[in-house]
Amino acid sequence: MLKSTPADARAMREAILHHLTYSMGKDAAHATRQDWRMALSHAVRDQITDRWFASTRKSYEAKAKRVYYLSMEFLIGRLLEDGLVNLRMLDAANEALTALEQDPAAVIADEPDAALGNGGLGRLAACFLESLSTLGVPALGYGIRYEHGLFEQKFEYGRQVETPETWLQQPHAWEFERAEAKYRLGFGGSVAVRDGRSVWTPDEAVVAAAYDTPVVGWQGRWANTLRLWSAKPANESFDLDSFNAGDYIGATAPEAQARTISRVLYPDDTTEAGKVLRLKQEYFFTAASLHDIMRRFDSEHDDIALLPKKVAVQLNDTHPAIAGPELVRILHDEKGLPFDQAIDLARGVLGYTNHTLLPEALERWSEDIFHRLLPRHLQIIDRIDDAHAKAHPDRKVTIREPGTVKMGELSFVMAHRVNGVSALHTGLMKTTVFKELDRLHPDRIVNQTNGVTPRRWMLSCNPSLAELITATIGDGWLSDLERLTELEPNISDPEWLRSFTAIKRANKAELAAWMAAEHGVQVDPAAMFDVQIKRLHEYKRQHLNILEAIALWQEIRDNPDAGWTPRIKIFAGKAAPGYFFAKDIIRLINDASRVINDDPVTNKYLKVIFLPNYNVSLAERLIPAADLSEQISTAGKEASGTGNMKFALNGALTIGTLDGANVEIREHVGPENFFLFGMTAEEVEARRRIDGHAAQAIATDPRLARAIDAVRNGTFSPTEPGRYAHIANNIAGADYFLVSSDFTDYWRAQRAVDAAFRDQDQWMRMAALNTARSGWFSSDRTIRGYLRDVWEAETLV
Ligand code: 26V
Repeated sequence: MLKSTPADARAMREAILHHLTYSMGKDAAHATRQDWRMALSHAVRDQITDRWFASTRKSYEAKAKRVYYLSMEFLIGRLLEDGLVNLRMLDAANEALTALEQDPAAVIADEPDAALGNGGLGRLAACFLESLSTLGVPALGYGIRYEHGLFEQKFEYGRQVETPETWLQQPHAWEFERAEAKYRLGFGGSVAVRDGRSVWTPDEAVVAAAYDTPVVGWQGRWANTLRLWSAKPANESFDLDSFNAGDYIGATAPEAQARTISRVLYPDDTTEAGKVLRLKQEYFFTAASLHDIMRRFDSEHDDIALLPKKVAVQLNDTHPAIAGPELVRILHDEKGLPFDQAIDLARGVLGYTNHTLLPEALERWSEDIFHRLLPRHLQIIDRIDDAHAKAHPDRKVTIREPGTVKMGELSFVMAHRVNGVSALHTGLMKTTVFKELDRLHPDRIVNQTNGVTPRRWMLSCNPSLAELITATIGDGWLSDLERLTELEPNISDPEWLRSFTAIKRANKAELAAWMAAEHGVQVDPAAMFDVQIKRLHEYKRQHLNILEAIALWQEIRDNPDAGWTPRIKIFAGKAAPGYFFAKDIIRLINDASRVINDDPVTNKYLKVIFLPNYNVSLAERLIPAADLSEQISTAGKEASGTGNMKFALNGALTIGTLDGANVEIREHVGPENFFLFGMTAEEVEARRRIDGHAAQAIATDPRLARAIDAVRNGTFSPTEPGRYAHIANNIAGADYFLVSSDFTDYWRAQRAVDAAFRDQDQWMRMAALNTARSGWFSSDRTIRGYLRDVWEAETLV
């Protein structure tokens, strides 16, 4: 399918050599790996750029409605392989590089991950951009060009240590600086009324400068733009007087101050300074994006009433929630529209996606900070709240509360559609956080279950499986993933299943070789690869997983000859730097892994490995090699999950709770091909009301009691026996996330997994059924849903 002709490879080789000479200024004899990587990237970029111009021209000519995706995070990872795969030039590039005596894999791996996101929300935004381009939707992503993405994680004696990430310190091939797209933005100052109009005079200014990255869709039929804003000083702020007086550092202070805004992803917001900076970032990228959007609209249309027909702005969580008041400010204060009309037009444009119900993650800003940074917006928010009260006199919900601004309520009131990201999550939104707003606006909440792009999460990361699929059913599945169901009849063909099995086995062998080379751990590829990779959080329950591993280790020691199913438990994920409990869970897993892996009685059957620095590239390595996908959050807490979809698509079986999109995955792949355990969201609520629920669970399960004891008594930290007592006490005490209450059923399900894995033929049939039935989880399907239910926009290819 991806076979290139000799002519393709020749043209590619010439393009690489051309860029090596004229873009990098090197000859082949002296080029470094980085030079080759840049030369190849430029060659690919040339191809993308032509298609990008064509797409932009088409959008203008059609005067089409544009979709704008506003997101604080875009977790795009590496772009070179993505470009090569979508342009179907990977084979040509491999051949060309080999002919040039370069190792293609090493050249591709030289690119640093663009880690402009924390986790699921940012990765979803990246998948959406790719699907928007694949479907030919005129769209732009808007975000922040952080100088430092998500921190890098190292382990020192098992403890997480964070170091700054520096992706922009290496040459970056993909972006174009847009000197003409610059906006001056204000903060602070005062509001005066002149001639009946409110005029905001900020006392601080910063410039937002645009950098564009093209995002090419499948087969290069369309390309959209990811526009990221970088903060620059508003004035020529180099202070010559200070410099001449010898104060070299003071001379650059104003510039440093301005640039702080786009310096780092998610600055620590536990301090007052951190909070102000975070709100500045939110306003900075939202206002710059809206100005850009309005400038484009004004250049194409002269009737402002057309705004909702031509512009759809999607708010990725509440981070860009200030878009509501800012758009009202532009329409009312600057363009002179009546306030009510400004609200209506803004609402017609805006959609809001909620990504979490966790109370601590729902943004609220103190009135004080808001007033200091955005005094006019605070007034507008009050008027929005008043208008909403007038329209709904019986309402029991407000945007403002004494001293605070609630961004979720603001987003809800200012959006014409509000969506959750899985069926369960959307249902819970209606009965919990947005219950009252849903009563007032019963048609506003809709569901759009998340999805993932099959180009990156199958074709690119699992090329052998992709090839088998294409050889079996043709390549239509890459743009219509539900056609994977056509694989089903083949699963009963022993020869086909052998091929499927061999591919999984080869992926596992490749991962094992990499883990040995990079991390010095030896694992048997015949063992079950049991994988939990995601941010560390108590609700995701990595501690449930390690507790089960500890109980299993104890049981194997008691009875080494009971025919255990060999298992490699693989973890990866980062904890927020200030989330000490999560960091201690990492340390516990690392400590436990040392003891368990060194135990000669048990290490034939059980090993535990925590891989450092989880990122998109590591996910691409692990997912194709997984047998078992751990999706074990406390029911009601994980809004959707998207890793769960990637695993199922790549032929891993899930052990999981009825949470987020697990519910829909189970329905699609069939309950017999999914290992379900645990309480439902409703049962979780009821269980929490039982006094001593954890103690009860422990009293009825000696295995659980013994595992918790080992954590408490220092079995894994002999030099400091009390190191994990607080974790043991948490699980045995308040246990808000119900680790103890779900343990017994988790253990049962894991033993069912063991038994199933021993029948390799049957296991592989189940795995193949997961692949064949996961087509619905394509982000193409998700984007079609948004186009239909939220954006009312069309595709142009
Ligand atoms: C944020 C925070 C910040 C403060 C402390 C605790 C906390 C916990 C969670 C979050 C999550 C922020 C939003 C987010 O990333 N949600 C994720 O969105 C994914 C895409 O929709 C979805 O698959 C994940 O289930 C959801 O957690």
